[in-house]
Amino acid sequence: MILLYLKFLTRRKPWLSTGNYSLIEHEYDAIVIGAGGAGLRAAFGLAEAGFNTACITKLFPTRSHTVAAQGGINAALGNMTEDDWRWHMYDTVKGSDWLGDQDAIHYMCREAPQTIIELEHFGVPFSRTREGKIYQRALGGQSLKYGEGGQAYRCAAAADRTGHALLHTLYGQSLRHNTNFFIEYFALDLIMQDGNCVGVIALSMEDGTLHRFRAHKTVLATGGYGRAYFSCTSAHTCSGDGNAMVARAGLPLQDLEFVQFHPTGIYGAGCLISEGCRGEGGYLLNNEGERFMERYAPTAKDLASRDVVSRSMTIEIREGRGVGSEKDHIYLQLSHLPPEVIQERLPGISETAAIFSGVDVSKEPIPVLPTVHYNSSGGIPTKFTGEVVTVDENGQDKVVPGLYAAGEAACVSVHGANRLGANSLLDIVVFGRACAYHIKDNLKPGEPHKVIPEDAGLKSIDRNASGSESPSNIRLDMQRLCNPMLRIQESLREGVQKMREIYNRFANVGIQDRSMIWNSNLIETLELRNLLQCAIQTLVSAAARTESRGAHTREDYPERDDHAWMKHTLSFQEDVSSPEIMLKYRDVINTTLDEQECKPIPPVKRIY
Ligand SMILES: Cc1cc2nc3c(=O)[nH]c(=O)nc-3n(C[C@H](O)[C@H](O)[C@H](O)COP(=O)(O)OP(=O)(O)OC[C@H]3O[C@@H](n4cnc5c(N)ncnc54)[C@H](O)[C@@H]3O)c2cc1C
Ligand SMILES: *[C@@H]1O[C@H](CO)[C@@H](O)[C@H](O)[C@H]1NC(C)=O
Ligand SMILES: *[C@@H]1O[C@H](CO)[C@@H](O)[C@H](O)[C@H]1NC(C)=O
Ligand SMILES: CC(=O)N[C@H]1CO[C@H](CO)[C@@H](O)[C@@H]1O
Repeated sequence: MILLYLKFLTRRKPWLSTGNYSLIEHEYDAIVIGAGGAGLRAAFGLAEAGFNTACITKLFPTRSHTVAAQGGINAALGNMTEDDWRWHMYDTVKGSDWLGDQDAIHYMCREAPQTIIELEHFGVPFSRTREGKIYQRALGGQSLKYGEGGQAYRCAAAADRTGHALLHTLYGQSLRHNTNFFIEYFALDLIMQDGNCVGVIALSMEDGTLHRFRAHKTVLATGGYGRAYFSCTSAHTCSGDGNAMVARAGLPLQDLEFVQFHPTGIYGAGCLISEGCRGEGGYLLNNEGERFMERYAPTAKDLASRDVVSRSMTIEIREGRGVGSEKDHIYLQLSHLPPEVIQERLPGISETAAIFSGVDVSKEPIPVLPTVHYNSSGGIPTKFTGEVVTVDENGQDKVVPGLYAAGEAACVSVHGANRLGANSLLDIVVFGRACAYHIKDNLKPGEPHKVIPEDAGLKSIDRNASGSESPSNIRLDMQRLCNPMLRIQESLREGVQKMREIYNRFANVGIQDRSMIWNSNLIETLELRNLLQCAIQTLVSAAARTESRGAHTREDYPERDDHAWMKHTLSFQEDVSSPEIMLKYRDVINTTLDEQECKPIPPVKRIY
């Protein structure tokens, strides 16, 4: 396996080769890559359990994309109406269009209420009800009593800045537990030995030095890859680095075709306008002033799940009922809401709308458009313990020793084909913590490290690539190609072909900046390579799936096909120098952790 890995490293054109740069060695019990909600929760969980833990992050922790989360975090606390975690589980399975793994969904929903209370005790400043309980708002796709009891109020919120509150609190906890931070270090590649992960190579952005981190357990919490798309709500730093590292280690990514569009990105800017707006009573209008969601989802209306609302908006626009001079967007109406609701519950939104669309939400509607929001329906396949899995020759699940993943980078899979609003903040804290729990049960602090070859992990960086292609041109072409939402076979086949061409241009990329200090030209090029790997795998996976399920909408195959397609896609890219992707499939787990506690939810048609 070592040989294989080295061979795999040498086989590809070494557009990045090391040269004689100083290499600094580090040894830890465990390392976490990423300092968003998932990474921080895993990191201080490990430090608290007595492990010598490093947290490597390319951003200052509180700049991670988690900080941008607005709506909130789901848990059946029952503070506003009666609630039960089993109803939350039902909604999540239904929301996933039966592609979610029910053991993982069971775990997440059951752990949710206690997790929120834990966060409260850590110091997250949740909004409060008049009685002083944690405030919870309504959000899409959430019901009471298995869909029979009307809208659930399940989303715990700190105004419309929940991610901000959460991330800062978790960072405080990490400092309290003495996590060792390596801030503004860019992780390049996993170090694999005999099929085990034994650490990671990283580049210090400040001085250009290379660092080799040895660890018994490595947790990837590197977030999503929204920046493969032209119009998206995610930060520029969401470039799928962890996903691509896993692919380069010869391991699969799962279900990448399920890319979530959020119904309400600001037209032109892409910034997110939280679903919380509709949760507080906002609604969508077409150019006839009609609340058209009443037609598409008579019961849930504007709070149907995100894929349903985005699709309905796209159809309205296509049929000529869009607003604006080009009739190419939709209005989100908030001005009928009482001013105190806007001030207290949606202050961030009012500000964002004013800055990015020049609108005063108390007087005018916000121009919005479905915008790419979330990739973590897909990602690095894991069990609900956080352990990364692949498949063996017989198609059976096989754990990758030493490697864990959590958060938007991972595919547990709790979101299946479509993620419900406010289930992601929950996913990152529950499964970040699950990684720490599992490592605690399976490792003792201070164990010695095995010897690895001198050059292990070192073949992946050449700062002097001198081709003629500019990384920003390649990136723009990739983003434009990826963006459309509705998919048909010809356009997908053509898309894959075009993406292969774009991908191949990378072999001829040039890095102009040769400096060692804060070389953003180099970092953007590294991120581009990662994005390209995610993008090609997404398109190939989407072209293969001939059905519509959740966020994956095919005009030529409008129905869900459980017989052929109730399975996870696994995409492999053995050789990164080539855009050839191999697909395999893996069964969806349709059993719960404990049948006594709750039974599996059998598939039915998904209607809201
Ligand atoms: C605008 C917006 C609003 C949202 N609102 C909500 C909401 O209300 N409710 C909800 O549940 N979900 C929401 N989501 C989704 C949710 O916020 C994210 O899925 C979640 O926060 C991701 O957390 P994470 O820890 O996995 O990754 P991130 O927070 O993205 O963190 C990734 C970390 O990885 C590090 N990293 C990445 N690559 C490297 C590398 N190569 N080397 C070193 N470090 C690296 C980064 O430095 C960063 O610290 C929202 C998302 C967006 C974009
Ligand atoms: C890259 O270029 C720099 C400066 O031009 C030089 O010092 C360095 O040795 C080169 N590295 C490699 C790997 O060729
Ligand atoms: C679970 O999946 C198996 C096949 O993988 C199938 O035979 C069984 O009927 C499914 N059970 C439920 C409850 O859907
Ligand atoms: C039913 C109920 O009151 N649940 C919770 C509401 O929120 C508080 C935290 O403020 C919990 O402690 C309650 O148990």
